[in-house]
Amino acid sequence: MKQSEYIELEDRFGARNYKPLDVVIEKGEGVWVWDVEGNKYMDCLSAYSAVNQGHCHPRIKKAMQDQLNKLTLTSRAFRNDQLGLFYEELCSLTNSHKVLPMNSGAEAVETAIKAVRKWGYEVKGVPEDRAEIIVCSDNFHGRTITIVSFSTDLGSRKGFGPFTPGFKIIPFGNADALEASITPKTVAFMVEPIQGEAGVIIPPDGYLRRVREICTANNISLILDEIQTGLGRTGKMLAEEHEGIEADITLIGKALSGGFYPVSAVLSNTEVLGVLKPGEHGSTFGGNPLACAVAREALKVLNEEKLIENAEKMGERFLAGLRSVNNSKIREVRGRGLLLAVEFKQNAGGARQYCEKLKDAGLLCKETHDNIIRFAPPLVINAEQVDWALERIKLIISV
Ligand code: IF1
Repeated sequence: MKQSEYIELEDRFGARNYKPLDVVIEKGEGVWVWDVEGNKYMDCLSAYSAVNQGHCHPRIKKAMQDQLNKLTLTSRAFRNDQLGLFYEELCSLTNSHKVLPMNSGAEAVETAIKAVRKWGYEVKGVPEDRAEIIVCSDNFHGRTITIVSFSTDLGSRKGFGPFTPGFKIIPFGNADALEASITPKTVAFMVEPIQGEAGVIIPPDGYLRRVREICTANNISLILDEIQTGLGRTGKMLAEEHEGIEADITLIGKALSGGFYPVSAVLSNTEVLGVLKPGEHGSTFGGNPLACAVAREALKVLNEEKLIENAEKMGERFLAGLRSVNNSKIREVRGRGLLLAVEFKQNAGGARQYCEKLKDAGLLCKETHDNIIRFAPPLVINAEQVDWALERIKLIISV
């Protein structure tokens, strides 16, 4: 079948809730993917940071195959032999006390919201049904009705009401605004350490440290959504480490499975997860043995292959390269680890044109909002490959 036929099929039968680049990928290995016509591309999106370990990592693939031959799903009505080991290894790597396993990122976010509300009523003494959670403008936490209820992005929200109440929105990167918005009914502040979808927006130095202090002083939970920034992406296991802080609740997903399978988790350092009693929350697939086996190996690969250190080093090289691109239409280049972005000025005619041209030059990336390109290659990328990417980026976006 020709590439155009695959595209026609998708468009004829599929809901049109995406506008993908017209490349039909059939194979992946490390930083590379191949389309159905045999063209090879470097993947600089990594499935939105879900394939930090590189496409089809052989060790994770083997762990998945081995587990497939034994057991895939028990439900949580019974225990399985992978779950406790997954918990222990994950807690030790992330310095956490408790884990609640789910599947998608949005489910982890929903789980955290449920837990902090209940904690608010049972522990903090907030009157029933009055809990408030503070979030930031330009956030991205997922697609459920409750989560889009506190989105400030029109496209994510419009037409999906009525919305879930109980959220307050403040500007990102402004700790004073957080302090000013807390009331006795506030149970939590939820924030991305770096706003990914907003365009890799890095808050001012010291922001998270002050946020941590404010949350502690006011007895509210700090929830860090590290679904995109966690697991090595920014050059640390968790992005919170850049400021030496610890969240009360950390959300991870995406690369927790290296892209093999949806696996997410709520990590907690406090008594918050303790408020959930049997029967109050769950998921058919959450914590299943296949997910646990895959996630255990995905975590081992991150560590044993030193991908986090590599993300830091290669990120510096990539950022320096992007900064040397000569184009008067570039407004800003920014990044931390291998989460990088080039923002164009309003008059540049949009970032999509560059993504299309980069695709034709063998490099896949995606615009976010109209004027920003995010570059987030798998963390297995080496110096030669970074230079290969930069060569093409310079060719396409220099003027
Ligand atoms: C799409 C964006 C990235 C996330 C953070 C929770 C979730 C995400 C910080 C939800 C998911 C994904 C969703 C995907 C595109 C992608 C994305 F552009 F939309 F924002 F990565 F930047 N918290 N982000 O980034 O996780 O339920 O999807 O597993 O919706 O098309 P999920």
